[in-house]
Amino acid sequence: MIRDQETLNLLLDTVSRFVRERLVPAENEVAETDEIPADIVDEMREMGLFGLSIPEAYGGLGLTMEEEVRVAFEIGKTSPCFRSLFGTNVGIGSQGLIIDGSEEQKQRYLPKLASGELIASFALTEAGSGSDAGSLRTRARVDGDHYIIDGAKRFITNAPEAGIYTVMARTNPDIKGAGGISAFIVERGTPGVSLGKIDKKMGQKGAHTCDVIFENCRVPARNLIGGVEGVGFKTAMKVLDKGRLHISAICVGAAERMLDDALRYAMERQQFGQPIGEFQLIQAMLADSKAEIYAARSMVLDAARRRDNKEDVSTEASCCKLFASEMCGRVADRAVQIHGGAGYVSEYAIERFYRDVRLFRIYEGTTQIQQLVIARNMLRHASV
Ligand code: COS
Repeated sequence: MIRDQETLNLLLDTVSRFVRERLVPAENEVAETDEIPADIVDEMREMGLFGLSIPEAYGGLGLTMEEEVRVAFEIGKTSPCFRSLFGTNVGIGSQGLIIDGSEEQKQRYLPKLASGELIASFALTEAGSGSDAGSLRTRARVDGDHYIIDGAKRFITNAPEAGIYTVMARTNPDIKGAGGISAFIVERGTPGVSLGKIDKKMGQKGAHTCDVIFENCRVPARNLIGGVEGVGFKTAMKVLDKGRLHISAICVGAAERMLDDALRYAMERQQFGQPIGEFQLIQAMLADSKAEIYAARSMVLDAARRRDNKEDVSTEASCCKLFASEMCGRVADRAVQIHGGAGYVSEYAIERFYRDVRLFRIYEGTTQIQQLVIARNMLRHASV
């Protein structure tokens, strides 16, 4: 759903210019220093990027899903680490509050998330519980008007920068699966919260992940999201339905960028007396990539519109994440191939993108988890 085409076009133009003129030229520096320059972060704040999906009532831009994925198509055209910094505020870090939080919780946190003053992160994964998120072991015990949280979360995006953590923890140890899990907001600086060392990743330099450890951490009961125990897993799944659409749109943008780079290289690079783009075997790789990007883009837009129409898009979000992230990996591989030896050295952006986009097939649910969600939903619907 697009509410006002003219305003949206203005935002898309601004974001697209920001990507071309500010972010793309900074890619190498960020990859080398592992830090996004402070002036770029300030510009992101000013543009409202941290609050893209946060309702206007709390200071955000309140974009619909379709509007958000169109912005993500543009942002995807540069290093994924830039999106990662504000992505948790737009998606997994804030959506638990937006979807299931109480009015008081929304008022307390959303305005600061929308402005980018506060960074949010989503703490679901643990060392022993990745794809099997329902088996998580972090505990939260009631103690008067507080909960005491003990446990450790792993690979938490933006944890080093975050001011709040959305933490999924087991409040009922008698229920082993999803039903015993609740979601909390834990503020940085709460006694008992500590961070592990920043992970050394394959790619996405400039985006940081680390462990978040809770030891005897006292959290006020008012920080239980929505004030209801036992629904934290469902909150997390609803958050991921939306997050998977957003990531799919980023995959489309990244694939467009890589194909654009490969096309330019194919037009410039001469072999056998002509640009390699004139050879049909190169053309096949360009054409397959173009067609697959178009398919993913169409899927993402369709699913986003369905979500705006209040349809349950769990299946569609997983279809998009599955197809778009795998497509992005294939495009990355072909783009390296078109660059030949030059694609294997860091002089060209494709070497970095090839490593950066590998994560898309893993985080916010692996390809295999998307397959499982899609097939389960099919079987469930067929049996009613
Ligand atoms: N929206 C709302 N509720 C949902 C839901 C969704 N998309 N998906 C599941 N639920 C509900 C189910 O309806 C069920 O509720 P009832 O018990 O009331 O019926 C409950 O949640 C448990 O669901 P399910 O039985 O399907 O849970 P499983 O433990 O079998 O796990 C998967 C389901 C594997 C899909 C889930 O653990 C998952 O998505 N894993 C991947 C986690 C992930 O993406 N991690 C990435 C790190 S976060 S960046």
